[in-house]
Amino acid sequence: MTIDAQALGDELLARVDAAGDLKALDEVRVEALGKKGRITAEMKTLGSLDPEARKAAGQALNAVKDRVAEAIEARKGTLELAEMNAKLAGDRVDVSLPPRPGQMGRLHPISQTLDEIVAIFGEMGFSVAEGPDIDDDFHNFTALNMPPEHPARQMHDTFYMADENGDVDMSTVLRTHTSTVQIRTMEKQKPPIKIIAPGRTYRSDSDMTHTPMFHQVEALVVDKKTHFGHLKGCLQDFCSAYFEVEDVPLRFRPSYFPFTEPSAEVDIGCNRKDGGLTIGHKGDDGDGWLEILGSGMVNPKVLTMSGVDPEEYQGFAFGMGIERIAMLKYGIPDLRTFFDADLRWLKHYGFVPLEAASLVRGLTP
Ligand code: 2U9
Repeated sequence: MTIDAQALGDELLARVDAAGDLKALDEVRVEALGKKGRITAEMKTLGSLDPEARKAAGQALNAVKDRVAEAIEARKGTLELAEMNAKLAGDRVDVSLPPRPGQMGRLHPISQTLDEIVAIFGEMGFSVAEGPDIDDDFHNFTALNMPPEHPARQMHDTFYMADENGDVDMSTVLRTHTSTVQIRTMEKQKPPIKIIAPGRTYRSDSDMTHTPMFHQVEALVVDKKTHFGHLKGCLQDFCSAYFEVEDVPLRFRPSYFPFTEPSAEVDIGCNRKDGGLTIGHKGDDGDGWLEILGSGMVNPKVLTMSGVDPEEYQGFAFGMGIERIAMLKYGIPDLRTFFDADLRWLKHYGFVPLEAASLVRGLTP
């Protein structure tokens, strides 16, 4: 490298290091590498040199250009990070401050409904189990008696993940139900099992009554003598407690799910007199039924695939949509408004946060 190129490089690198913010760094970039910059100007003088010297000086200047460009990129990363950290520090909020009068935030109806569900099942002796939102084909489908090509898979409108090349990876999915959590629980825990699995689920479906992400709560009870009567009693107690209606009428309709056998869809008695909808029957011509959940005895094949011996154990399971039962209880007419993040909606349908749901103090504030 010629002395001049070496000195120019050192000077420009020192200027890059000294740039205190992104604006100053950009000025150095223009001055060093721009069309009218120092390096370009030096390049233009090469024509007056003899071929040998021109080649050497050209290579030296190109090396300086590369070093300076690299240094600018590295400094840019450092300065961007510093600016982001400064911005985050400036945006910090003290979450321990009390709310301003009249400005108290509200609990989203999903959070309130979930708190109520957990309070009710907690009282019945259930634990809450959780698992990953992104799961593999085995835990979402195969272990639930939906092998590849099973027609029920098509009904799930699955979101598949992409691999590192951006191609569809059919073996990794956004879970289409929280049943993955029950499978994982059975894999690692010997019965007796008594859990609820609440959480987000994903299906590629969007219309008046479907959103691509929705919440479910599923339950699983496995023990040596668990039977359909336990399932009925459990759902009866849950529905009475949740809807705050004593002896609420329930109807079990035979159905089919690959993961349960026998299976039943469950309807709750309701009354539609005078255009309204109330839970429970009144003995008049407004009485009817409304589907609220699916249930059944765990298919022995599912137990086997999760490492539980169906000769020794049997179990029941059920699943319901949290938005759906929140809409029913709180008279929310439109599913899509749950995810609009509209503060006026939240003020109307939301809940005061300091009054936690509990069976002793009453579920709803
Ligand atoms: C295991 C075994 C069985 C969970 C069940 C349903 C029936 C059901 C739907 C209700 C409305 C999903 O949110 S929804 O669309 N669910 O109908 N779910 S039985 O059965 C299981 C789960 C896990 C290991």
